[in-house]
Amino acid sequence: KILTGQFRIGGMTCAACVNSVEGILRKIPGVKRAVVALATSSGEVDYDPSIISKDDIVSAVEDAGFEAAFLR
Ligand code: 9UX
Repeated sequence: KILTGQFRIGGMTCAACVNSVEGILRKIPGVKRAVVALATSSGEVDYDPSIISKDDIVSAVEDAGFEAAFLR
């Protein structure tokens, strides 16, 4: 089963950041789809919770120097 999660993301200041964060997310095993929006400082991922948790997704993004927090 695939879940969709929305998150806020901080620390993105240019379009290259968006590509960077999307690249990070798409490389995480268990993440099936990732889109990030600079204008709204937000993003969305489809992920398999049997492979990856929200906490692990947040950790991967924060390891790259950004801040991330799922909405719920
Ligand atoms: Mo843009 Mo983002 O120059 O980490 S790539 S600020």
